[in-house]
Amino acid sequence: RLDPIPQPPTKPVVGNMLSLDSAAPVQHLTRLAKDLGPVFWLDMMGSPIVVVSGHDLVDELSDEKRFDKTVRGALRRVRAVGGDGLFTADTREPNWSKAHNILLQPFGNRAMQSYHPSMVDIAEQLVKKWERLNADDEIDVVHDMTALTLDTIGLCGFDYRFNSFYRRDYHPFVESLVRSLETIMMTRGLPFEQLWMQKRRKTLGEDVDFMNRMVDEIIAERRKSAEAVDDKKDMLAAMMTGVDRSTGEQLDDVNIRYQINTFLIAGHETTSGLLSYTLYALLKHPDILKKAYDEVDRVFGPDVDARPTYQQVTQLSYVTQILKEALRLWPPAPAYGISPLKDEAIGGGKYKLRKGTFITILVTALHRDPSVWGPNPDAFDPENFSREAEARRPVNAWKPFGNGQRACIGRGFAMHEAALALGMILQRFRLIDHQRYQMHLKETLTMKPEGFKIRVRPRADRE
Ligand code: MNH
Repeated sequence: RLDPIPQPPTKPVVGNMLSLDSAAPVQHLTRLAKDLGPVFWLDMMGSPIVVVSGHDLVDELSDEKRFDKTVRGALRRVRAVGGDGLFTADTREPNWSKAHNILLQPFGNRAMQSYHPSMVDIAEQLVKKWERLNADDEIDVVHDMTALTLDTIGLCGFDYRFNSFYRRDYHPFVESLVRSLETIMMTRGLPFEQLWMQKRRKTLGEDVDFMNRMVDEIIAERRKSAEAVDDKKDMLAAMMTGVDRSTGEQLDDVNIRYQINTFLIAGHETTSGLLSYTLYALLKHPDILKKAYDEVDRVFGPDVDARPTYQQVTQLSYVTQILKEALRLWPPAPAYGISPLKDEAIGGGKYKLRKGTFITILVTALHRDPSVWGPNPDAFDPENFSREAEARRPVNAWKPFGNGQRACIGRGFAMHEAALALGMILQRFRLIDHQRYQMHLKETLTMKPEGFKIRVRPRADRE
């Protein structure tokens, strides 16, 4: 029907639905993109999904006058937790622009400086834990990075300590969140699914109630003491006092709750994935690791008791290149959805798309398009993000944070947090790949390296 856009072979009724690997859909789509090219489509039981990954087409589709984010499929179901928070709101919903305008300030550069001490607080907990390990103790990288990023957004976001480094398991909020996202990802709208998923759906309801109650209580607690709102400099304070300039309105408490749920969804899995992938890349590239050590030593200096300043973190330019390169090869948010605002023809008029057609931008494949990244796009090379290389590169080739006005509002936060944590790790530790880990991606709402363990030793060259 979408001829001449290529499509893999179909089965009656279900189309391409059941042939898509449901445990690893993104990796499957990425392989399909290699076979079928920069654009192809799938018939998901009557509704088409167009998958785009070639740079030329992504560049065209990044025009916000013609295409807008669309909240469909799994992301639509995330509204069970995120409601009309920024991530899961339609651009047209009044609360999207209202919250967008109000939240630009607490996610801006100035605000980052005020979160910096809290970020150091949590990163110190991580390195203290690692310092006290025995030589043969293993570190579950994704676990510890998730503890770091969750505790950081809790403290900077709403002055709450999840204290993940003081527990064996995750905080009950996270247990509920992870279980909810699992159920949401498993739901595919297949016949009879309602039946076998009854138990999970009930649990989903209970989990959502629990999370909402906890966050609502934090908000109510803050409302009780007016002065606390004024001296706190966290995101919650900004949401409670902020006024949308264009409407003169404020956010209501239910929407603030959805924003907080959203920060916890969007804010912890993604940044922890970034840090895990980066540690993996460093273990596999001793030459790059060496340059990173040199930079950290130069910028932070040898005194591990002196806490890094905000300014110092912004000077970690090579570490930032490494982080950006990790976001290229393993984008933690591997795809995002858009659709045409009216009937469209893309690719020089070759491919016709009806208004509202569901389009997935497959970032994993875009980020390895040889027309942009050269003949060896799978190689890890931070020089892809040297100032010269960035200036040479066409726009819309690197999209780990999505597009335009609907791009990630937390990217400055995430990059500062990640550079700080990586800097503090490298300042102290030698990294040991004792299991010679090979990348195995596990897909949830994001993608993470499963079973990735390392060991660390204090840096001998620093004694
Ligand atoms: Mn984040 C949107 C990736 C960290 C809060 N984020 C997006 C989008 C991508 C993304 C991609 C666009 C999704 C879409 O188009 O449907 N986010 C990331 C990555 C990291 C990240 C790769 C870390 C690395 N994000 C964070 C952090 C926070 C956050 C940290 C908050 C504390 N992200 C958001 C919010 C949105 C978003 C909120 C929705 C913005 C909007 O649509 O207005």
